[in-house]
Amino acid sequence: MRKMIDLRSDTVTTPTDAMRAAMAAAEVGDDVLGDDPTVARLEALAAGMVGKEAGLFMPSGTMSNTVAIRAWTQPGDEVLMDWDAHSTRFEVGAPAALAGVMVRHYRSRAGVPDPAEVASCLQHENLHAPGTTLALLENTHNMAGGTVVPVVVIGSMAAAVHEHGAHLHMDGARLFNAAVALGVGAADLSRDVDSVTFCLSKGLSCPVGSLLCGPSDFIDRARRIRKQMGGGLRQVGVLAACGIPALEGMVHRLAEDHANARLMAEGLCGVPGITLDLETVQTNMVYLTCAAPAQRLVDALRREGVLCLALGSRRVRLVTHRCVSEEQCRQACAAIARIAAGLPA
Ligand code: TLP
Repeated sequence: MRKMIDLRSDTVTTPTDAMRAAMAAAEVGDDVLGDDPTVARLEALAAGMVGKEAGLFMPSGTMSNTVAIRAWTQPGDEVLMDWDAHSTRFEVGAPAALAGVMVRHYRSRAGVPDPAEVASCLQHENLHAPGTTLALLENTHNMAGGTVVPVVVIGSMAAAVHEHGAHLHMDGARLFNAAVALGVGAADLSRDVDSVTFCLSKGLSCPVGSLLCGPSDFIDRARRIRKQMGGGLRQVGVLAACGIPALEGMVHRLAEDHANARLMAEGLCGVPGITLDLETVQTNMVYLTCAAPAQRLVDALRREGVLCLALGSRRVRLVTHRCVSEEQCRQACAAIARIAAGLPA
């Protein structure tokens, strides 16, 4: 059977041998009773890497963001987030449905928020208005192309939010991609935010898991909310075990994924039937704008053994990761160029 080149997402990565060995050997206990030493190790490692007091193992990035929103707000509060953020677009309305907050949007440019615009949106509660108690920031920004938000912008945004008396949460599902692309530590990117979530299940190749990190009292509240949402997990050290080799050994190799994305983007620049903005190719994603309907390109590529996602009527996303080689990226690129050029608009 032909092996498909799967560029749909870095979530398709499968665990390494080291991860499977760690899972098999994991020392476990009942984590709801606070007894799982592997979970405790992972949470401490994660918190240390992002420079926060405490960490909490989460089943997913979506649950992590939702729990963070609930832990920082009261129902009826206003939460600011980017109009094209993952929490806006792809979390099934969880902020409204599960945290009961009003969501208001700011617009970033290529995924980078304008702190002045964010500041102008912040409002205090009064008889009429909900008060803004939380703002969100996404780094890397998925729908903007996997773009990175620099440390200085995060600092300015945090200053505005804090001056207002609100908190800042960073959805860093791909935080380590941002750190590698910028050549800074994850802790530098997290320094000025109050809480941060990052995923193990994407470019770091774990089968499951995200971490939520922040101050200890916030993590205590988050742990109760996670339990209330049904996320109290028992001998979950078998899953948390993968996160340790992931954080210790998989971060540096993300640069390879970034180089492969760049290679594809450069190869596809100027190809008839598609346009792309090279400036936004900063990490492991390439977004193409197609002359033809995006789904038509996606369907034709599937027949050629290349999988990718339509994320918009004319937008196709390619994501590089550990399970696609440079050679496969070159093959995918050739197939995309050939097919895109032949598709009727
Ligand atoms: N994103 C997925 C899809 O839902 C689009 C992907 O394939 O990119 N924040 C960001 C920025 C994300 O990109 C994602 C996943 C999440 C949060 C949610 O993580 P999970 O899937 O673990 O709930």
